[in-house]
Amino acid sequence: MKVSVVIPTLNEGKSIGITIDQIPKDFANLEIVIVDGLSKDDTVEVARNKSARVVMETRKGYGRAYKSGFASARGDIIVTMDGDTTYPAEEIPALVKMLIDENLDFITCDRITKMEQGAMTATHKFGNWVLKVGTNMLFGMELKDSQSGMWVFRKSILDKVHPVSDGMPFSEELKIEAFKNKNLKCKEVSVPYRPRIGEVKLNTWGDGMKNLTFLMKKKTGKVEPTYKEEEKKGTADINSKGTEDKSGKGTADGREKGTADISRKGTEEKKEGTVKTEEKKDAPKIEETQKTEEKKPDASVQSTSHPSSKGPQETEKTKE
Ligand SMILES: Nc1nc2c(ncn2[C@@H]2O[C@H](COP(=O)(O)OP(=O)(O)OP(=O)(O)O)[C@@H](O)[C@H]2O)c(=O)[nH]1
Ligand SMILES: [Mg+2]
Repeated sequence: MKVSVVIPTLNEGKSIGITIDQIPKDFANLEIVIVDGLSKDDTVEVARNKSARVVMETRKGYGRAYKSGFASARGDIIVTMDGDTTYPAEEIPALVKMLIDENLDFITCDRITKMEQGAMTATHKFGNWVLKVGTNMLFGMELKDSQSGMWVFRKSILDKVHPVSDGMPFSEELKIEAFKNKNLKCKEVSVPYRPRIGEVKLNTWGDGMKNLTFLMKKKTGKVEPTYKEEEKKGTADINSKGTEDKSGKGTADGREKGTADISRKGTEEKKEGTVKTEEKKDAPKIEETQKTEEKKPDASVQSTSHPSSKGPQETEKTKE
């Protein structure tokens, strides 16, 4: 059994190295996949030096990054988290074991119950509460945390769940798609959540409103994929349209559009106004890089937890 830890990054140079170091490495045949949205700092270089596989996704957005990351993941099980040290990487072995032992399809991790001090501002907590209540009311769910970005699931479910959001709403949409699918066994598990290292990118009000609006649209069936043509061709997940954050700062849901050359070879070349790749203009290739060969497969996921793991806390009955 192979496990892929997929992490989207946008200017997480200060924290991506620590995040990768925190992931237990020997509990499974593991790959770490960083999906970078053209970070302006040394995120990509740090990740490469830690032997992560780097996928460049120049199109903006958290959801867009995950779609490409999932398509690129080689594991049977996918684990996700932010590249900012907020999620408990040490819990990954126990969560994977739970998924296998309980024959689950999808686990989402609740950050609220075991949140550490300083991990979230009061405004951010309020926003999360509103979105959780909205999600639960509109879709008949009982989540404690609809916005969590740590999930553990079988890659095979990607045939059955079809989130379309390219931005931050991807998180709530994936949970809705999974929990509302009667053929999937899903569970919410409480895990610690810690203060982030690096600059906060989320705009509580702006992104909060976008998430809320998205929920309403999803409920009324008005949600449509942003990259329809490419999705139809089946190339959207492994190809890139060539967009660039010109602000130099990056936003959580990146909205500025530009064009960029993504042919990175340690450094990034850019040429405004063109997509300077050898691929077709409408579908330039996402580039993947990895500094060293990944470890050869172990036989299977080991059943022991990482020593530092107290084990994730289950907070909701498995949905059959
Ligand atoms: N590739 C890519 N990654 C992104 C993008 N936007 C955000 N991310 C990454 O997605 C993860 C989640 O974003 P965060 O900014 O941490 O959002 P959050 O956890 O809701 O909020 P804070 O941690 O409080 O800032 C982080 O690792 C970001 O670097 C994007 O447009 N493209
Ligand atoms: Mg974060």
